[in-house]
Amino acid sequence: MSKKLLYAAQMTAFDKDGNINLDGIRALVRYNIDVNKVDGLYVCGSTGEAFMLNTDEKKQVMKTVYDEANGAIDLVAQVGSLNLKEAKELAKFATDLGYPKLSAVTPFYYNFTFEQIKDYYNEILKDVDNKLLIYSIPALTGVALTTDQFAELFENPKIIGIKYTNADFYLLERVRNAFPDKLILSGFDEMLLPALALNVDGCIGSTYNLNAPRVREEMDAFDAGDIDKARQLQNISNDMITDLIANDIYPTLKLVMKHMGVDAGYVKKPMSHPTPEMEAGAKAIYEKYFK
Ligand code: NGF
Repeated sequence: MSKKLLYAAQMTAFDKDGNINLDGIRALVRYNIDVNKVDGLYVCGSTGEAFMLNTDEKKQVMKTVYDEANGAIDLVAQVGSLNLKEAKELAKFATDLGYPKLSAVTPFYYNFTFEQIKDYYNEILKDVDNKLLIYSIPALTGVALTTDQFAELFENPKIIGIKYTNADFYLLERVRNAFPDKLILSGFDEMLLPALALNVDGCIGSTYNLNAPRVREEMDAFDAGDIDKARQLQNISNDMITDLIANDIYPTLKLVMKHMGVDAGYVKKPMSHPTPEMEAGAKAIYEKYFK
């Protein structure tokens, strides 16, 4: 069994009108625990479409996932929000529920200064007894932290690591080298193998909802020094990810899950509801990579 950690980025099931579907969320959690055998779930992140949810919906998702997981695996609650009051409220809510870890996206849109970003993290953690992973995803937030800035954020001992969704491998090497004791989880599924080579502690990703067994095998091969096998497995995963992206990844993840026997419902608009072409594309992905 790989020493590396494998977390699925938990999806949120919705009905056609964009209301959360708690049964669908439970079914997804069960599949991740029973079939995918993940080490943990990252809840209310990008894959969870959480930036389109209101506070009450986020709480319902966090509670439902927590209940269904029932202590079987690690859970990380993504609480970050441009509304700092909401982020603090969610941090307290998730901590009181029993979430062992929090995470928060870097605040985006307003070009916040680093001092403001630092203040945001320290505020979120001020009143809660919990640990936090910085969610760094510069392609979507426009916020690219430097090694020195990570070091300043780590002055807060409650900040224990980074969800590193970034294609900058020079920075990843620098950060890994500077913070050997921090938890660094790679966030781009298609770049897992180079991230493993730089000694990340594991990964968090959307496609692991479908593909976790293959990824576990890749990480085991990597740990055993069988780089050829790890590369071949990454190659298959990347063919699949390329097909998922070409078919519109968010709805397609749910369509493929349906073929696996899990009704994850719909994505939330303005994301696209499936067209017949997308449904056919998802069926082809299922048959090519998972049958
Ligand atoms: O969805 C994105 C946006 N990235 C995810 C992941 O980093 C997000 C990644 O798995 C996540 O974990 C979360 O917050 O829920 C990609 O979907 C995958 O690598 C395909 O590009 O970039």
